[in-house]
Amino acid sequence: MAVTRGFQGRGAGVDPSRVPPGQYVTKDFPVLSAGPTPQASLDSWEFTIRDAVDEPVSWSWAEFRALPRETFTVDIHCVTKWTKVDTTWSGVSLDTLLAAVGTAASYAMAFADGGYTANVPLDDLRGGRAWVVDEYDGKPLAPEHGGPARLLVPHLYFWKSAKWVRGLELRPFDQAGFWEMFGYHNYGDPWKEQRYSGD
Ligand SMILES: Nc1nc2c(c(=O)[nH]1)N[C@H]1C(S)=C(S)[C@@H](COP(=O)(O)O)O[C@H]1N2
Ligand SMILES: [Mo]
Repeated sequence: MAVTRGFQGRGAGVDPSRVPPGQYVTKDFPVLSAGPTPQASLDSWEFTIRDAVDEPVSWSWAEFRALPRETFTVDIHCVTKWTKVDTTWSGVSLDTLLAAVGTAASYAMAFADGGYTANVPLDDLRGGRAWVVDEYDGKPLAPEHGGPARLLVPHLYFWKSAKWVRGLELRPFDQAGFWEMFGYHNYGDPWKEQRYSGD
C-alpha cells in the first residue's frame, strides 16, 4: 500500500522555514477591510509624499504609471494568522518614490482613502522592501484588495500594507496608525510574532 504524505498542518507543503511562528499557509486570498471599499476615480487619484519642511511631491495616475516598475514575488503574513506564499505583484518601489523627496524624517504614516493609516519606520520603506503596487498576478489590483493601488511592505504583518493608499506623511517622531492605536504592535515583525502591543 502506498503511503501518501498529506498536505496538512500549518505548512501545506510549503518549506516550514518560510512560515513565521503561529502562522498557517492558505491558498485563498482573504479580504480584510475595516470599512467599505472606497470608489476611487483615476482622474483625481494622486499619490503624495509630504513632510513638515519640504514641498509635497505628488504623482497623478498617469505619472505614477510612467515611473520605473518592478514585478516581484513575495510571501505575505496577516496578523490573523494566515500566510500566503508566492504572491506576485507589480508596482513602483518606495526607493523610487522617496528619491523624489529630500527628507530628514525617520517615520512614515501611510494614509489611504477611507481614513485608514499605518505607521512604518522610513528605513523599512527603503532598500527594495516596500512598493506601491497596482497589479496582482498580472492584472489590475482588485478594489477589495486595495485597487487602484496599495502599499506593500511584506516583511511586516499585512496590516501595514495600506489598501487604497494615497500617500505618505513623513515625520520626525513615530505616531500610531489605525490598528496600532487599537492595540496592534507598533512595528509588527511576523518573525518575532509582534502581533499586539507588548509582544
Ligand atoms: N485601507 C485599508 N488598508 C488595509 C486594511 C484596511 O482595513 N483598510 N486592512 C489591513 C489588514 S488588517 C490586512 S490583513 C490587509 C488585508 O489585505 P487584503 O484584503 O488584500 O487581504 O490589508 C491591510 N490594509
Ligand atoms: Mo490583518
